[in-house]
Amino acid sequence: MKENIKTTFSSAFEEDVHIGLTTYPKYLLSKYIYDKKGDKLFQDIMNLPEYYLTNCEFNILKDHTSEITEIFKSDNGFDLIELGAGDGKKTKLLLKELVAQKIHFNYLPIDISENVLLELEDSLKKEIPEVQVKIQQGTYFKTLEKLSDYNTRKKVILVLGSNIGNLLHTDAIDFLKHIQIAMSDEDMLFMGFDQKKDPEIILEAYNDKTGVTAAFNKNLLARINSELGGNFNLETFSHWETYDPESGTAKSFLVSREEQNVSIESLGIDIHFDAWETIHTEISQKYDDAVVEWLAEEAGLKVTHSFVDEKKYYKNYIFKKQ
Ligand code: AVJ
Repeated sequence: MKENIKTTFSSAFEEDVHIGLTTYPKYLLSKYIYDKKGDKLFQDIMNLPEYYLTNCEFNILKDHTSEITEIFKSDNGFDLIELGAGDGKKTKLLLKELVAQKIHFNYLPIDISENVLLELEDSLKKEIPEVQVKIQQGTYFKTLEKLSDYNTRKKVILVLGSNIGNLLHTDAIDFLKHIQIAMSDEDMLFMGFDQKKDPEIILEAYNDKTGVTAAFNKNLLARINSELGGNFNLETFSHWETYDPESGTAKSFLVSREEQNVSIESLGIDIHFDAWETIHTEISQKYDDAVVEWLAEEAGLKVTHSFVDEKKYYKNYIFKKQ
């Protein structure tokens, strides 16, 4: 047992890195990938030919725009609240249609990244100036608490990109439950879930030939280096992806190619790695209807509609309160 275990930290990042790298097996939380460089790398991932998720969801929204906006609209207008808005490329399909149909709504994009939100606001001003937009920076869980403040008229909550896939089922249920509690009977949740499919296609989506996903994964180490004074040598770690077709879980790892010590100045510790020791960094869960219905049921929600792309790679579901 270690003595002098550090108990005060100057940020959640510091504390979570300390916990994750001093436990066995080691892990880091994927939410910390997204600093400015991580945001940029994720944009690059969305443009990869292997990363089918973005195009599939784009196609679903493009092919069913009027059907979806018809379901969303309400006589006295509604609030469209998007969690993890990103660049809004997919959402803009819906926004344009809502504007064209002269449907009354406010758009409230929420994202963890202030940069991303400011860019989104700017692009909306140029492309669809009619949209009433109010950006909000924050983590999912903090903003979930604020959701129930929007209770004077119908609200539609959007969670695109299969972002829920980063959560273990128990956490996903918890997340859905928080949303459900903030919902009224007429409110809707519109959410993307990447589907189980040929394991080869899933593996390739997280193991692209050009190494963008590897750089994205290793950004966790780069961030520890720049923010916490770490001395990780990124070249001594390999990106490794696995997919279990039974559970539908894709898992990302960083594997130390050699025995080494890495020091992290602001934590005042040296981390030992055995050769081939792993750091688990991310899960990207894949779903089918039965699992989505089970998650919904557990969270007090029910599926009312679903939309699928041509290849049946991806689905968007609409949920209401049970
Ligand atoms: C943003 C969580 C949906 O898991 O597919 C992409 C993140 N990780 N490539 C995903 C990611 C590696 C992405 N999500």
